[in-house]
Amino acid sequence: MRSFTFTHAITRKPSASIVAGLRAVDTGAPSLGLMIQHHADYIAALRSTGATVVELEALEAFPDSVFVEDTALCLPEGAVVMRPGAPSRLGEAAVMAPHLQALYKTVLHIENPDSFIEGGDILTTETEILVGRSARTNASGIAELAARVALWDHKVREVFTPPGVLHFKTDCSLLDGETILSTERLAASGCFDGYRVIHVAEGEEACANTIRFNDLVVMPAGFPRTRDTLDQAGYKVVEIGNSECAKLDGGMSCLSLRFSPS
Ligand code: CIR
Repeated sequence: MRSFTFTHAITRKPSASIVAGLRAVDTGAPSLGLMIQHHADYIAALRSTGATVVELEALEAFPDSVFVEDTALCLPEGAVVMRPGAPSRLGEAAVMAPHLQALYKTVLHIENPDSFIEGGDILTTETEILVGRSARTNASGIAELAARVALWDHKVREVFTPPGVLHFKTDCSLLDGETILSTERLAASGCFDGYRVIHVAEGEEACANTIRFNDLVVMPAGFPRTRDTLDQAGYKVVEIGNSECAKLDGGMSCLSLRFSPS
């Protein structure tokens, strides 16, 4: 239960500089106004579960800073501040550190200048921490994370983010203690053997990035077949507009750090 029950989340308001955010393919400028509305709906959904949700001020200097997930890994015992692999995002991690220090007794850091790792590549399940090697996360970053979390007896398993996919969690999400929502292309790699896997519907790959947050599965709006599958499987689904973050390759997980400090 520790992998999907949370007392806290940290979010950051989108900034006007979001129009300069990173994206694999340019599908047009995101609307800041609409993104702010979607962001407010997202925060309301998290708060509806009883969690405390911190809303940090927008950071104009960092266009992608609304995607706070990439700056840290939050575990019950402590947090580990990342070293994002995107040069324009590296500075976001240091800005997040004091906010984690305010809520946690122990905050560790990825320090080696050769290490790169982003939170979007990390899926924490009930039994292990899967980390996808990607264009943003390298072997040194994964090894350094494994050494840090070994202090708290957490085990890291290195896996691979599919080529051309931004982050490991772009293609998967934790639904409960034993169930993963995944695209077919990621699950085909065998990385979820031993878990129960629910596949997103064909053509709805863009909704694989959802979050289980307490009793809710928070998913992007506009993917009716996958939503129906999750409804029928007994999950309490809430849909949030994601049209603007999607233009920047962002989904539900990237908008928050979720944790229960012990
Ligand atoms: C980036 O390319 O870094 C941002 N535009 C999107 C980050 C999404 N983060 C995430 O899924 N954890």
